[in-house]
Amino acid sequence: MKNNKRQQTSIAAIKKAFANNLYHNIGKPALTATPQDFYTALAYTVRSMLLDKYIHSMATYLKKETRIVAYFSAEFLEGPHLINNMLNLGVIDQVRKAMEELGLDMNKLIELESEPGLGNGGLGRLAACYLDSLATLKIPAIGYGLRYEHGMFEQRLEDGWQVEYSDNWLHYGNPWELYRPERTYRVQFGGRTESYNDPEHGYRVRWNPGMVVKGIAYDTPILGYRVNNCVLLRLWQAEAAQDFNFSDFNRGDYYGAVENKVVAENITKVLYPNDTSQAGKRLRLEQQYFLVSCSLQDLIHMHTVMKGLDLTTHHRSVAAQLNDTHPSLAIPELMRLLVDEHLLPWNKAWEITQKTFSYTNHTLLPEALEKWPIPLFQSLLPRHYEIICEINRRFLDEVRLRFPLDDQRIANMSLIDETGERYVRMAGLACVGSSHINGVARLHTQLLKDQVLKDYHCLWPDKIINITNGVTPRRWMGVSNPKLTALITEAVGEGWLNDMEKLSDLEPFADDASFREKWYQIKRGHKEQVAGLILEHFGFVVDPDSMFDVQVKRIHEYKRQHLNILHLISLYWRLKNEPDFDMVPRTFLFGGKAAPGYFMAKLIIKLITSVAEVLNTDPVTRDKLKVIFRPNYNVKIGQIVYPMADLSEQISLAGKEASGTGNMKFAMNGALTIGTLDGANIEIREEVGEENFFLFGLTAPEVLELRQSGYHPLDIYHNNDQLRAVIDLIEFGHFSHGDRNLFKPLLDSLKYNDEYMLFADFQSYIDCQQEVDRAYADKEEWLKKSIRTVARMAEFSSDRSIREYCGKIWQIKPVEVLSG
Ligand code: 26Q
Repeated sequence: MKNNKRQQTSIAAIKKAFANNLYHNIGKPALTATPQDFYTALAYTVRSMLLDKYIHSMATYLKKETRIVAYFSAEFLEGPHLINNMLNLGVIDQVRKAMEELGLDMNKLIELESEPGLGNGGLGRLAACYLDSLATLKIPAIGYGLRYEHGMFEQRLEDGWQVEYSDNWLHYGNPWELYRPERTYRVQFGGRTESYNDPEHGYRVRWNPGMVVKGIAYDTPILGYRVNNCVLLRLWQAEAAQDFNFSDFNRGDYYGAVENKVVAENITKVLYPNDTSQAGKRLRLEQQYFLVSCSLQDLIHMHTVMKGLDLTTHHRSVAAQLNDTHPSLAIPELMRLLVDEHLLPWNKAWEITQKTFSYTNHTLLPEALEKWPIPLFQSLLPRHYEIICEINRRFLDEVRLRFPLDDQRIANMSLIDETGERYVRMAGLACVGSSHINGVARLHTQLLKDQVLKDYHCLWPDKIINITNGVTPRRWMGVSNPKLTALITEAVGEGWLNDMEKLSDLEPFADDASFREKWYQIKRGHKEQVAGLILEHFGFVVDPDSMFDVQVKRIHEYKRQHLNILHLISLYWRLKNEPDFDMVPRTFLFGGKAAPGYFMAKLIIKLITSVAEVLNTDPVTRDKLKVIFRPNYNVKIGQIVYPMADLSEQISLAGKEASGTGNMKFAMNGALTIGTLDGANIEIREEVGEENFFLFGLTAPEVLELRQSGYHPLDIYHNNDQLRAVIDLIEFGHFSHGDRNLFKPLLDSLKYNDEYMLFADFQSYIDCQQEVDRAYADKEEWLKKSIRTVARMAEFSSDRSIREYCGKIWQIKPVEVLSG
């Protein structure tokens, strides 16, 4: 294998492989190749270097005794593969030189990769970070997801409003995936069930579906960092079981003949761009079922056919993790496959099922808890409805035994919501069918135990555990910030990118003035580069010496981008009205998408862009304040943004953000955080030290208390001059060309309801920002804080998270992959 030409990583070998790929795979000589062709040729060249590792990994993972993680997720937000694979292979320098010698700029080619944006935000990106860590830690794993033809929409601004355009990430083809038509499964929908008597197995049910769709596998190898291990990302694409109907065709009904094909292929057409409230749409339920049915059939095929094992030991082959409730239909689907298709007894099947699954919860927001109207559910999945009813009957018997005569508890815990219109409750289903339930940060897990899943916690006190999220330092430091990575390596030596504890050796360098200067220059370089991009795209100058104050994440009221805006308007107001007021110049940067149907979030974007328009051109303030909304925030842009940030805004109302992961990415790149005691902020602050974290706002218990005792935002408005000045400025049309109606819905919701308590946290936030201002003015002290922050981020590597999943839930140990 070592002599395999494709794997050679010398500059000469890379050049040769590149030329070969261009000619033989793309079919062009260099003379007529487009930049995109060059990118694709390079992608094939790098892919060749990892395929051998991939093939050996798969062979190793399919050994009889190997247990494998199956990560079920409706979203995998991978971001670009090329640069990440080069980093993990350790070939960036050679590739750069090889391209140089061919007269090509590697960085320009890297930029041409279109973003595989198959996720909304945190949850999808977490799945991608976890695959990276699974591979790096040598844990056998498959990520199961959907190959959406159109991923997350492209966001553009028109007149300051968000407008959505469809994403077409597959337009130029996808060199990273391997088409696997031999991995095809049939998925059924609709129709009816009928019972029959099996002479050997007794009462059984048969499902006669109304429609059948095929699921076809597309495999993407995910290579670990400097190891031979790859994990597999297997995404399913829906296709019609039959391309067209001949009898319709022969009757001359040409549209009818292809209708089935259109309906079937719609299933993986597009990613739903909502990350909170669920719409209850039939197509979304079809997607969820399609994902789990293909994946489970695939796992059963591997266990029984490829490994030749008995189904009753299926749970020893697989530890399946449910990434939120989106794939929780896996529970009734595995029951159906075991009981109806493989004729196992119910009790045995239930034991296998419970031992197979675990469930990660990612939200506390009540509107995000999935539930499906029974008529819809039953018409699409009649057999699964029956199975859920049977699971529920047995489960509620267990509850009754423990808590006799407690009807309220029974009603709360039932998998069927019968308080009004009837629904299937997916979180309940996921809890009942899993061996473990986990939250994603300490506070979040505590709130699950105390509130959302209180009754389940009461019944099974050991079932809910915490595993705080993490992010991969390979992508979020190594790929996105190579200069900082090199400087850290200079200081602490090699090997810290997959052993973040080594970063603690960085701490003493905080006291080294020449090291601080280098640290500063790297940040400054990123800021200059971004200032250049802003000049190019927006046409105005920002000062790279100003403080870069950044909030990038999905736009949502609970994340409170508008609190950030209230602060910056207060600065504007003071600059205009207080002759003695002075401040460090700041550049405010925002990025994030609003769910297309979420009016208030879209209005927040309009507010940001409207404020920007006024501030950036006001001669009195424009040297001190700049505001930019960067459209179409995604993984690629994240990689540019985290390294240039000075200040990271993590300002959700306490108790609302399950964890947050952007908070970790900023801190790993040396930004300091201003934040509330919410999600993982709490743990980040504990790790980096309170002196290196700007804390403000109510705590989660204080939020609860205030709500119970009666919260009156209007009183705060009347009693706080600064807040009133800011709100009135918006209200009187200062940022809307005199239009007093534009922002009225937003202002009214704050004044008369303020669900997310911006007014309650306003003064505390303003005061804290003043502290930030003072701290930033002391450059050397700020740099010390920045260095110490990075040195203390080991806890937030996804490697730590994955080790915890392995130890606490999956019971899986690393497996060496030889050769490669
Ligand atoms: C559900 C049903 C129908 C349509 C869409 C959805 C849907 C899709 C995506 C619901 C939620 C999501 C995504 C949620 C998400 O990203 N949650 C975030 O997860 C991160 C990783 O754990 C946390 O850090 C964030 O705090 C949490 O908001």
